[in-house]
Amino acid sequence: MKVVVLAGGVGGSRFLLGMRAELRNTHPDAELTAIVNTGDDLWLAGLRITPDLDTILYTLAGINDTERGWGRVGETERVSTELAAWGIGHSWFTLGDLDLAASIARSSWLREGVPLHEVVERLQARWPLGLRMLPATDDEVETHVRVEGRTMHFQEWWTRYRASLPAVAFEQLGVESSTPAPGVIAALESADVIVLAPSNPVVSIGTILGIPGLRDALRASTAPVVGVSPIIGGSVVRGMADSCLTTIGVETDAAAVARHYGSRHSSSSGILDGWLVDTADEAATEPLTAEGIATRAVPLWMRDEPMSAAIAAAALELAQQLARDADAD
Ligand code: FO1
Repeated sequence: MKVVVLAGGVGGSRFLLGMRAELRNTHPDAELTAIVNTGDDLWLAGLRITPDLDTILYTLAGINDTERGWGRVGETERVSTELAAWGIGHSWFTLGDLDLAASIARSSWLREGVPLHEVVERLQARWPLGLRMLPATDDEVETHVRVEGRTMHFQEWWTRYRASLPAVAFEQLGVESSTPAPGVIAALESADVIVLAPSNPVVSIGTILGIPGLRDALRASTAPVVGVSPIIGGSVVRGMADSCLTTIGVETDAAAVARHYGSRHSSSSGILDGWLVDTADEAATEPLTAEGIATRAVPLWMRDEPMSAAIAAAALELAQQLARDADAD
């Protein structure tokens, strides 16, 4: 069975831990591919930083810093401190020494002309992740945030200002001329199940969908597309998805996010066949199902790997039910 998961960083990596565990248990010969957001990426001190790819890499390799939620466990910051003495880097964006090593390796390969998807393959070769990671695109399509009077890189808005500055709009710089990374469309075309991880619907899943060709490939796929709500009981699970949703005029609500993604069958640009909401949002199952998004309520808190695996199992089960219904039609 081929499972493809669209994911951002923190929520995505937790969900992928669960999906990997579930597949190891129930479908040991399954192939798991993660299509990962690259909109958070930035150049810093001459190095290319790729936060979401790195968060997934470190988490699935078991070497992530679970306290901070990003970077490597057991980090030191000797190089960052020395760089700061020369005014290099940002005080609001700390790179640990081991994390820097990954960025130095990545940047040296990129400078040799190695495309990002190949860089990712080389970096992950050191650890048996149990999944293939693909950047959504090899092109540099950074998310920038327009706030009153000026535009800043997503990372500054997110880490320096904690998304506290009301964002007027999110822009994907250079997206028009970007293309999906090699392997991305093929993965979606040959998938048996496609899952949207409970990542930020705007700046993680939304930026993946913004890459030309991605949304169409999802809509054209023969695989059921099931999403997992990143909103529980009207509030975000973590991160600042609520401020992002407000910017695009979507309510911070499990049903509103499903409608934002849209039903594949009953809308011209929608991508969802199925949707998982938390039991707190049980009331959304009926109306969404009636609108063409088969919705189920299951516990969505990912406090540990078994809970994430249970959510992954529910997504796979819903997808298989949808595939059976489609065959029956
Ligand atoms: N997040 C912070 O809140 N503060 C930081 O100093 C910070 C540094 C950092 C360095 C490397 C990296 O890969 C991620 C880092 N992050 C930091 C997290 C990052 O902002 C988020 O992982 C994503 O970009 C948002 O999902």
